[in-house]
Amino acid sequence: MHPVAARIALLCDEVAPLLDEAGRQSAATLRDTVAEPLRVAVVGRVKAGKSTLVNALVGRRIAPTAAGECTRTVTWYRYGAPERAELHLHDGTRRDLPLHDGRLPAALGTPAEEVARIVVHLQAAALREKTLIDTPGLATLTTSNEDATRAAVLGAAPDDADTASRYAAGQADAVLFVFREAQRQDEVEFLRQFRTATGELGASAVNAIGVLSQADLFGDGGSDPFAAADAAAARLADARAADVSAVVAAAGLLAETARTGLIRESDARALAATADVPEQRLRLRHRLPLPDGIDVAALERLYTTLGVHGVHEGRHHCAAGAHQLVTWLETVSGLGRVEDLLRHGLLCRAHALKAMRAMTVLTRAADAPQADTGAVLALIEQARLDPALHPVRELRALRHLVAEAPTSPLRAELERVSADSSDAARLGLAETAAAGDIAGEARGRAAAAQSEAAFAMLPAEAEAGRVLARSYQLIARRAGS
Ligand SMILES: Nc1nc2c(ncn2[C@@H]2O[C@H](COP(=O)(O)OP(=O)(O)O)[C@@H](O)[C@H]2O)c(=O)[nH]1
Ligand SMILES: [Mg+2]
Repeated sequence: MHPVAARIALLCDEVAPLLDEAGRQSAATLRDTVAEPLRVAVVGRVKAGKSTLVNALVGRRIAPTAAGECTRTVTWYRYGAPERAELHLHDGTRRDLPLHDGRLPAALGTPAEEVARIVVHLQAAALREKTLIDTPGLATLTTSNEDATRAAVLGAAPDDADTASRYAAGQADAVLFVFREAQRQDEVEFLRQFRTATGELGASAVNAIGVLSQADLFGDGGSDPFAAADAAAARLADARAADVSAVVAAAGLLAETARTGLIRESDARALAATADVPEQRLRLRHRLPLPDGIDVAALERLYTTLGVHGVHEGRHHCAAGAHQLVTWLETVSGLGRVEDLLRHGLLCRAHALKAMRAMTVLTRAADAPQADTGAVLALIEQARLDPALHPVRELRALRHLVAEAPTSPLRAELERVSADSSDAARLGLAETAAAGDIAGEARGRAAAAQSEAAFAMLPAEAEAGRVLARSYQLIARRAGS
């Protein structure tokens, strides 16, 4: 077990006897799940493109994207065999949910209000290091959707006032926020609630990333929609710097089509046959028949799986066959950038993010009337100071820094040091660096960070300097000096 996870498991064991019954259950659950992959909740408004993006990331067309019952239920996609889907009911029981052609069915066969969540186990490589939680969405016509989403991420429904929300075990360690267009007030409000409810996880900038979806629909039709979407994503990232660490634009639909084997050679041929047809003529195809030799049925299917821009632009990238078209779709969709952001923005700090959530849940449980509050908080404080949990301190320092001094030069340094990488990489040294060189470099940096802390103008910078100094001291110690 990773040292961070092991220390959290120990903390759970230490505090459990001092909590009340609900708190003990929370601690036991945390202990059992501490070594699991990072849980990333995909949130955003209904029809933002969340389920499409999940399908693209997983590489399967499993999540329904039409408006069936499943789109209104929180669904977990986790790594597991045999591949199967289960309904987890509120009463604690489970029921198998048969897949149809590898997809979730439109109907659950159980009253929706009895279902807590759907859990899908897949042997998809993308799920080895993260569990994706697809949520129904916010600001919908029915408040039950919204409650389900909040409960999945925040751990408790809004009206679920006392006991449950006290242990509000936000189920997610991190959030992938899907913006469809410029941010709406409800999305901003949700990010704020997420921060409040997850306490320690506070600064969304360390646990949340953003995707501006449906990038192929941007622009005015004439110019390149992806360039327009990139510009909009950059503006959004600026405006929401405190809520998400970065925003990238992506076209989930194009990525889903490219990644799920939907494109056949016959599709590429059908598309290539339209290469010389004027775009206007294609747009009017329902009124004016297209020239001979064009497979109209195949073309209509392509409009559904590629979108209008995907068809109109893609027909110039398929002369060499399906492989060329898929490569083009993969590239323009921007999914690779979403994956990079997941990796560098969240997964590289998975252990610390999971530990932060665990400590938040335990801190809340300490508040219960029957818990020995003082003793529990003392044990949590002791864990906080343990070198094994230093990554959590790094994350907290980073959170404060991003909130108070986002342009501080210490930010990049803290980001690099807090990533799950080798000590050599943390110092910017070659992987082959000798232990003596690592120790020497680390000692020098510790001294520099200490003086940064001493001369810092802002409290967040002083904290960052102190934490960095400690990080470098620990590296020097590991290198054996
Ligand atoms: N053109 C285009 N349509 C998309 C894209 N992503 C999703 N859609 C469509 O938007 C609708 C809603 O998508 P869905 O993933 O179900 O949204 P959710 O409610 O957020 O899960 C579906 O009809 C999708 O086909 C995209 O990147 N481009
Ligand atoms: Mg959906």
